[in-house]
Formats: sequence, C-alpha cells, structure tokens
Amino acid sequence: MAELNEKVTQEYDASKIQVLEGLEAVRMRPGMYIGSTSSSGLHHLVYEIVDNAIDEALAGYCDHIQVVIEPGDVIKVTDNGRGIPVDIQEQTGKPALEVVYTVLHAGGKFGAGGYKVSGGLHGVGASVVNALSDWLEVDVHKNGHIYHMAFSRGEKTEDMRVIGTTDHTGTVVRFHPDPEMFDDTVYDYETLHVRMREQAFLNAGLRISTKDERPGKEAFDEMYYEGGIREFVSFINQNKAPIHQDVIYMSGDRADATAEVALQWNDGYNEALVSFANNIHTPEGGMHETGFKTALTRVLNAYGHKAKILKDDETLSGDDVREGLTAIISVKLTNPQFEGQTKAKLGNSEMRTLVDSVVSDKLEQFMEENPAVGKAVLEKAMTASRAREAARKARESVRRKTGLESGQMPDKLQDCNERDPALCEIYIVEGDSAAGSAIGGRDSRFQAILSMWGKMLNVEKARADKIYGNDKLYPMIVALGAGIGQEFNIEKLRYHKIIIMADADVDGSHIRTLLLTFFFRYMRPLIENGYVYSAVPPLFKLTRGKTVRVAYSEEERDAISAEMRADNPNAKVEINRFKGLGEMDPHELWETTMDPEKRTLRRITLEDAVAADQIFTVLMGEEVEPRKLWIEENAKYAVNLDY
Ligand code: 1YM
Repeated sequence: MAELNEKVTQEYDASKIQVLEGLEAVRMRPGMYIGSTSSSGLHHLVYEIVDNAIDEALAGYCDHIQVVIEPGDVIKVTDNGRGIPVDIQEQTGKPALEVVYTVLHAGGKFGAGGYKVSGGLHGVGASVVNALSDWLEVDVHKNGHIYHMAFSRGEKTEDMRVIGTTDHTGTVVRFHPDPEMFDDTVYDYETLHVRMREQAFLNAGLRISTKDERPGKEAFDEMYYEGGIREFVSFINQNKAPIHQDVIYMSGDRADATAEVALQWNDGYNEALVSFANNIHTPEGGMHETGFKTALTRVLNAYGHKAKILKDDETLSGDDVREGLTAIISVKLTNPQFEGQTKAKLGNSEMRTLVDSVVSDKLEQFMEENPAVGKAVLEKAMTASRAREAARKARESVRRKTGLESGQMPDKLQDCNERDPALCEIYIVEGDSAAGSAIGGRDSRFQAILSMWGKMLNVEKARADKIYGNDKLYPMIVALGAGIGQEFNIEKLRYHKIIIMADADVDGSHIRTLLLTFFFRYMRPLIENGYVYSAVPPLFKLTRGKTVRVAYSEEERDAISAEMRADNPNAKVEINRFKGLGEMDPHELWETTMDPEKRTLRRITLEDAVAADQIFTVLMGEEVEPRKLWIEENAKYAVNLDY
C-alpha cells in the first residue's frame, strides 16, 4: 500500500467529478448496480460506503473505519479521513458532497487525476446507496466545521449546512435501506464482520471495527493486521498443520501497479488460493492467478532439479505443487479490467507478467536461503504426484469394473423419465424408509431418487484415490454423470437440481455436511452454479378435526395454531413434531417437501469460499479441539451452510 500511496499526490479538485446518468435507473433496476435485492444486495450497500472510506485509506489519509449496525438496522460508517469535499463544484453549482450522493458515477474515481487506485466495485458508489435508502445522512468534519446534509431515495431532502464545530476531520454516513427495494432489511452482523476482516487483512495497518448495537444482538470486533496478507494466510491455516513455520511473503511493483503474494503449505491435501484485485475478491481468477501458478510450478521444478531433490526426468505438475497450499494474491492497479460471467476475473495481462516476475525472483531466492523449507515443500509435492498417479490408476480400474463409460446407472438410483438436465431433479435421501417414501411420493417424470445408506466417507480425511473407489460415493458420482475433481464436466451433469433431503436433526445435519464437503472439494462447480439445494421438511403437524396443516418453524406453528382456532379459541388443535422423513408416508412427503408448487428449497451458495473452507476444515479435519469448540459455540445442529 505504502509505495503506491506515495504516487497519489494530486489533490482533489471539484471540477474532476464527472456527471453521467440519473438515479431513477438505480431504483428501476437495482440488481444491475448491487447484484440483487436479496441479503447480498442489502449488505452490498454497506460495502459501497466502506469502499469510499478504504479509498481514502489507500490515498494515505485515513487509518480507522468504524461500521455500526444501530437499532432498527440503521448502518453507520465513520472514517477519520479528510472528509468528503464540501466546496462548490463548477459544473453544477452544487457542493461536491451533494454531487457525490445524488449523481450516479460521480466521484474522483472516474475522471483522470482522481485516485490512482480504487476499490469501489465496478464504480457504483455512494449515490446508489442513497437511491436505495429511505433515508441517508452525511456529516462531514472539515475545516473546523461539521457540515450536514440529508437525502432520501436518491433525492436531497436537506441542503448542506453547518451544524457545529469539530476538532478533527472525517466522514460519518448513516442510512436505512429502503424496505420498498429489499426483500428484507435485517443485517447480519457476521456477514459484515467477515467482510471487514478481509478488508483489514488486505490493507495492512488499517484499523476497522464492527459493532452491533441492536438489542439482544450486541457484538464488537476490532481488526488490525500489521502483517496484512501474511496474517490472512496464518488465519486461514490456523486449524491446519503448516509444514514450515513462517509465511512466505513476496511483493513487487511497476509504474502503475503493485503485487503482493503470501503463502504457506500445510500437511493437508487441499489448495486454498484466494486472489484480489484492488481489494475485490476475484473468485474466477484471472491474469494475476495465472502468473502466480505458472511461476510457482516453474520455480519449484527448477529448484528441485538444481538441489537434486528431483531426478532429471521427474517433473511436478501445478496440482502437485499446490497440494496443501494456502496463498493470497493481492494486486493493486490503476485500470482493472474485470471479466467473466460475474465480473470476478481479472483480465489485465500485465498483471500476469508482474506476478510471475515477483514470484520468480523472490521465491527462488527464498528457497536458496531456506533449503529445509524447500526440501519439505518438494517432498510433499512428490508425494502428491505419486498419489495422483495412484488415483488415476484406481479411476481407470473402477471405470473398467463398473462401466462408468457405458452409461449404466447404479442400483441405488431410481431415475426419472425426463432426459433434459435443466428439467431434472435428483433427491439424495438418507435411509431406506425415507427413500421408500420418496420413491412412492415423487413425480417420476422429472424426479429421481438416490438412496444413501450408512456413514459416508469423510472426504476431508481421504485422498483422491480412496474417493474414486468408495462404495458410498461411487453411485452418486455415476448418477450425477459429470465425473469428479479435475475431470469434472458440468456439461455432462444429468440434473440441474441436486436436492439433499435429510432429517432436521444432528444425524441429518451430519450427512448434509459430509455431502457438502464432498461437493465443495470435488464438484465445486455444482455449488458455484447454484445447482445444490437442501430440502426443507416440516417440523410440526397440526390437526383440528379433519383439517391437517404443517409448519416449518416454531413461529409458523404458533401462527397456524392461532389461525386454526380463529373461529373458536377453545377448539383443540393437536400438535405433533415430525420425528423424521422416514416417518412420513409417500403422500405426506410429496405434499410437504417434494411438490414444486408447495415445497421450500434452500439453495446452497458459496459466497465466501474462505469461510466455507474454514467451516469444513474445522468440522471435518484431523484437529479435534477446534471442532469441539466450534460445535460448542454453534450449539446443537445449527450448521448454517447457506452463507
Ligand atoms: C464513511 C464514508 O466517503 N470518505 C471519504 C470520501 C471522499 C474523500 C474522503 C475525499 C476524496 C478526495 C478529496 C479526492 C470522497 N470524495 C469524493 C469526491 N467515507 C467517505 N473521504 N478529499 C476527500 O478524491 O480527491 C468522492 S468520495 F468525489 F468528492 F472527491
């Protein structure tokens, strides 16, 4: 950050703000600007405001940002930067503050000579938050005065005026999301906390605090990481066993960009490579990741040969050298080009060259200076290489034995008639009696049932060669039809809805977590494409005379019970708790859990692969202590996999 900041010397000038288009567009199509109007869009509002504060930190003027959820789901963001400019902008005759909050795409970011580096996601910004808030107010502390201004739904409601004096500088923004625009306006503290923690890791030396002031939900966290992404790597590896003590850190820059890489290998089998461009997560990778991967493989092979750890004819693949690797790549550049379906891939080819040269120079040097680490890393990669070869052989033999390529389906699958994957669903059901009800109740035209039985293999603890040959997983791999791991091909997937149907108890939660771990590790595109769901069976059955209704939560149970007694408060409503799926008859199961007209499905998403990796590792990994702690903290079977 520091090297880059020094280059940002040009001072703000109100004339640099450009005027683009109107805010009605934002209210008409909110999804275009914040992705969606669901929970993710709601949280996005906060990130937009915070991004402006982080830009101020990147420019070197701010070192503390506070994010508070006030009672009533009001968000307050405070920074100690210079304060948004309040002088009159020539072009519009209005204070810059007003323009920033009422004109779409206004901001120093867009004209030449503004920030050299900017985080703001695809440049939306403060005015979008105003457009989508039923009220928003800003206090700017600057020149010894507090300037105040208020807005609503994109419009100004109070002119800028001085409301007091101050001894410091900074910006305070408070807003309430517009209930007309969002499905739900309740904020999730943990979501904000995790995101702010990530930003604190990415901006070494920036202090960010989060606070929940809502009654009954009080919380406070302060994040400050002197070591930046080094500490990010340690954090991700905290419940894993590193094979070398210190995180390896490398950085370098060119005229208009910087690149930083931090990495550490652990004794596990998974790769956790997380990349960012201008503090924006790039889950689809891009040029910076490509540069990293190519250089890493090349450097380790070259070092291995030079140090005579590898024989002349031995070469390690990229997958071999990345087994058990946790790495963060963070680049900051002037003109990021975001590409791909979700604009989550970095397209600037100069970043490939930059990251490649940083890793080539620095990693080679590191290995030369730390031969013990070099040896440990290479030995691990060589073991990975041998295991991969064993897995390939196992896969081939399984293929020959069971006719994977013949298209023959497993016995445990009751398939549907439809052949178009977009219309097909597969229910993965635990236990024979539940599977029996599901087979009896389903609509066999488009619903297939796969029954699973017994304890499934814990994939976190197994290597690929075991997984291919596993008798529990194998029928599922064949039924889904798309292969696994490196060979996974989503085009071949036979169902676009994969529905995990398990009881709402500890065992059900266990099987769900196991299945999701498996999908996460070996069929991740299933989750990324939103094809995985969890069925939501009812918890209660309410009977009054001949009327039977079901409820999916305690609140719903109470509401329905009251409703059923509306005409006669003394009427008796019998309430029973469903013990499990196996207890329901086929008709009941269809009516409550499988009928597309009536059922509820929870889509499993992977918004935060880092968080997912953590939960899976803690719940499934070798280390027992963190798992115990996690379970204690998270009570009963509240595995919230819906993040
Ligand atoms: C809690 C949210 O928005 N802080 C903030 C925003 C700006 C500045 C400082 C700022 C920028 C510049 C000069 C400059 C913004 N200014 C603009 C614009 N916190 C928060 N803090 N002086 C102050 O860009 O040169 C947009 S954001 F466009 F007016 F410059």
